[in-house]
Amino acid sequence: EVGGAVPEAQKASWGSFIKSIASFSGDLSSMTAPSFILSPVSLTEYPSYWGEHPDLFAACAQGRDDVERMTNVLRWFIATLKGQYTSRNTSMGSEKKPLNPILGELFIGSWPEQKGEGETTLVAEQVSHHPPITAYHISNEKAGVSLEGHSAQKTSFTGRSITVKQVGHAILRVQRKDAQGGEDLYLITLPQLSIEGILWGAPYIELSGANHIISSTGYAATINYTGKGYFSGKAHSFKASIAPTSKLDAVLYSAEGEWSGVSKWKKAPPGQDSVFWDANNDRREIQVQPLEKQGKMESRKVWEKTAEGIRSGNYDAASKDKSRIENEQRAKRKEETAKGTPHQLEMFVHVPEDQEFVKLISAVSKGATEDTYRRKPRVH
Ligand code: HCR
Repeated sequence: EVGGAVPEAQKASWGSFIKSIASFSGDLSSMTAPSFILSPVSLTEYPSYWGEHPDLFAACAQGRDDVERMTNVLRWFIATLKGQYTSRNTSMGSEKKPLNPILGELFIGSWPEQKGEGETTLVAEQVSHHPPITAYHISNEKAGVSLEGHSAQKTSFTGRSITVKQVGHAILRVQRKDAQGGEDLYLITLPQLSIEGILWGAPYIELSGANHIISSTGYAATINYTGKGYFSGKAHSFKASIAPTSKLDAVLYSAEGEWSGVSKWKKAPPGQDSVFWDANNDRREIQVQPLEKQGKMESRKVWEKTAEGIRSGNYDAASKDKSRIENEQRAKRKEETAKGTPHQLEMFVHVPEDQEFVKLISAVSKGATEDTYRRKPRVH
């Protein structure tokens, strides 16, 4: 039944929302959606899903050799998927529409050390409003691991579902522990996703296609995704393999299962447990400063009143506050244009044609290029 999960009073507005999606392609986040689907969380918070297993993040630097480190990087990557793509269903009942970040919005937080793994810190900044682009940097100095990336989306409606092509990539840097020192890089490309359950009114995410983790060490991981009705018949399934970058079909090790549940080694490294990853393990939420200590561009400060309105069901107040923010932003951009002083990024610099990306991606896609955003050097 179309709209079966939609509250009675919002069925009409859900219908017109779906109609407007159908005739629309590009920036979904700027569309006005019915209140029951609104999330009080801004998209600048999403990079924190990369850090919710700080022990696995730190373990990316451990391992006896490059292949073992690649298996650790793959496990950490798979472990992030449950948070990235299913956590709104768990916490809010369905996938929701995040708040559309303002230009320069920041999200800052950390995962304090718990078991000797070191402290992990995160900064994210909205580096473009239209199209929305979020840049992020996550780092654990003690472990010698950091992740830098940016995220944008291109959406299109395909009749029953919304297809979201993820634009952007991340680079994981791991300090080498051998005598020569230096660092190993792991380029992480991002899978395609689709938003299913739209007509019913209970959206959820499914992953499809493939993504890669390509390392400067000469090894790569390829992850293939399927949903209900494909090879395993189960939702949220994947098959991952590790191989030399120069010969991706010469598979050394492989694992498969559900990225939101249990996955097992298919071809295991010697001495390994049969379980590759169990996504029922706890995720650690990021810790942020209390609101009164946050700066005025910090996400939860910017959206304080809007989020309060959404959480308490006072959608009029939420919508008024959201309009206030959007009007202020328009006025700010106008003033900047008039004065000839364009907005300056606070934490990141824009780097056209990321050469690290160009070099590493050439293993699977010759000539591909992408811009990136680098964290500005910090003055200690
Ligand atoms: C597509 C999406 C905004 C982008 C979200 C991203 C791709 C952001 C980067 C994260 O690392 C991973 C991630 C997970 C989310 O699943 C994805 C969001 C899902 C919905 C949202 C749309 C803009 C909102 C659509 C509105 C309705 C119909 C739910």
